[in-house]
Amino acid sequence: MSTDEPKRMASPPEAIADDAPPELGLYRVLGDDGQARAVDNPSIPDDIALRAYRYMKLMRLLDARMILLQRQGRVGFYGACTGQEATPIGTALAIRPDDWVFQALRESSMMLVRGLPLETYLSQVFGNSGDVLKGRMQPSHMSARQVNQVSWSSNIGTQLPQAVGAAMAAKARGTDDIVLGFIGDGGTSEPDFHWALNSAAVHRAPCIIICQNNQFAISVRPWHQTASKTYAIKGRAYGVPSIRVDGNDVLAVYHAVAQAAERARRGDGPTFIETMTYRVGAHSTSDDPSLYRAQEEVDAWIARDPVATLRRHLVATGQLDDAADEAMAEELNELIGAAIKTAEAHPPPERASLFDDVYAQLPTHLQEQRDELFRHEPAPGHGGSK
Ligand SMILES: Cc1ncc(C[n+]2csc(CCOP(=O)(O)OP(=O)(O)O)c2C)c(N)n1
Repeated sequence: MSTDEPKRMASPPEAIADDAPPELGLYRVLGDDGQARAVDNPSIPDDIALRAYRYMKLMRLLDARMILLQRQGRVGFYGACTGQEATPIGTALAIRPDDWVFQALRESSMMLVRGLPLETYLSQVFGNSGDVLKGRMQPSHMSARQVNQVSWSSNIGTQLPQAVGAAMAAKARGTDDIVLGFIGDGGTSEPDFHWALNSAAVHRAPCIIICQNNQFAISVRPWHQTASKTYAIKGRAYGVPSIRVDGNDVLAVYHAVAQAAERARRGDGPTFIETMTYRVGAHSTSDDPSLYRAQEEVDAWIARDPVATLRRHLVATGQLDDAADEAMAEELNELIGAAIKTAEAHPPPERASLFDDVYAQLPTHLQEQRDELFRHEPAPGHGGSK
């Protein structure tokens, strides 16, 4: 990379005029001091901030524990959302239980907000018999029918056409369900992103497409990904109303998504939201970010931490104090500890489950494979029973 290359989308975000167009501006409700800003102070239900805080704190603690378990060899892989909690949590609080979510890597936490028990969630991380996916997906590629959240295939981008298709189906069925599709900044370079935005606009699909711009596609920076000033501006060409939102401000995310959901439900079609944030941790447990970024940059973003900013807001508005915050941390840690204990105790998925869920009636060649499998003893700890 040549040193004179312009660093568009400077990090942290540069000061932006309050009257900038939505796709070039940065919509915020909370200032860095946690105070609600007068310019963007929308009406948000009173309990949202405190509920958001609890889930964001849960995720922060949970991610740290999962990374430790991965280092201990108890979990195979993990993709944390540290520093990015505001987007999934704010979004999950702004939508309805019947809405559908097609997530990317860092939005699994939405399932917890939408009612999936923590133990079931963690069984997916362990990939054992408590996992509703029967251990077939790698950790952090979660889904659960009971909360209308669809698994990510790991081919980045493929979930967006699926989300738009599901939104078109919801419209055809005449429901007012909406669909959320997530993508990372790196994923916007995939053809699926183009197809999704274009088709969503043409068919006025009731969906919200959210790009979490965490400023990394593993090690690739936004200025190597696009020459556009923002990701949100890409929506303009497709005729999709688009807005860039401070992704470290959960109240801004909540409000932007709630408005987009209202638009989609009343038949006014899709919205594209870029949430500007920062991946504070590694891409995944297989990555070492110190090889490609400076700690000073990370520290500048930690100073804008979404959990700390929300905490300042809650303290300033009298909704939280130090004692309540400490009690919450203790309670959440206990909850996490107990859920890990129960989830990890589930045995591995049964071997016969390998053949479930694809065919109503097992074809002959799979029946033969199944018989062959059971002619052999299972490897220790690999699901002996049928
Ligand atoms: C089609 C495809 N190309 C490449 C990869 C390898 N890969 C996995 S994650 C990733 C970066 C994704 O970055 P981004 O979309 O910004 O999401 P983030 O992980 O930062 O949340 C890449 C290139 C892949 N999984 N799929």
